[in-house]
Amino acid sequence: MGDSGTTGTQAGIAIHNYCNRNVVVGCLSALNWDNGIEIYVSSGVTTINYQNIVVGNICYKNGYAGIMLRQARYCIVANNLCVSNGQRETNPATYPHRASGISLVADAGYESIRNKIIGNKCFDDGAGTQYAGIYEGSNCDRNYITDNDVEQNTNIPIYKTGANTIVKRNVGYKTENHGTVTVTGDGSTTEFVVKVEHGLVSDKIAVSVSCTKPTTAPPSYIFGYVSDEDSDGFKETLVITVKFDTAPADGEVVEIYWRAEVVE
Ligand SMILES: [Ca+2]
Repeated sequence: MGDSGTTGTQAGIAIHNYCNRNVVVGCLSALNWDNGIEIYVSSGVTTINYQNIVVGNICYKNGYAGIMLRQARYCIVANNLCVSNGQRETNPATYPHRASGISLVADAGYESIRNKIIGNKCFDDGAGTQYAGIYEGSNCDRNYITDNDVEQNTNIPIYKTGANTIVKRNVGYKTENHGTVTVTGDGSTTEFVVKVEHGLVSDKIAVSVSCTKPTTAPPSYIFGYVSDEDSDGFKETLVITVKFDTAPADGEVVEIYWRAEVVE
């Protein structure tokens, strides 16, 4: 599928009302007036498009979204490149779904649910015309948005709506992080506190921590909590406390390992 030009009025590839089990693979859909690729149900049409697959396509500089799913279920959108779409949308704050790399939209009663959005790369290579790299609108839920790369999407990396939608392991939208920090004994200090920025998109996180055992004694406790150290309302800092019954020796280094994950 080639370039259909900027003077038309249509999408590059359109799978419309009552269309199920179609496959769109390996296409270039660029510079179209409307969406690059759409699995779409027209306004007021009471149906859902099921089980369509969109894999390995390039959607580049289209007028509206790179890939749009409207009233779609059990669809797979994987390993696509969506670059600098939303070229024609002048009001992306009002119509974010028309200006995003990949958009999920729906009407009440015809939700876009249980779709898999996996392994795509959505970004801007210029003026930042894409509103969100991946956008999930109202009446969408239970979608699976994982392992995408939205790091270079200038505005919003991922916009999630559904309470049950899973968003994990996306580059540029961190929902998991981990790291190593150290404390050094002085022969008398038994309790150490270290701070590290968790780097996650939310401050509602669960933390697990462990450490190496010094020669003197294992720790009596180790725990972490989040704190708003710069008073901007977001708890950006993970504070780790480790306590030993017997002080580590002078110069002894204890490694502390932490892992954090967003819980909502
Ligand atoms: Ca803060």
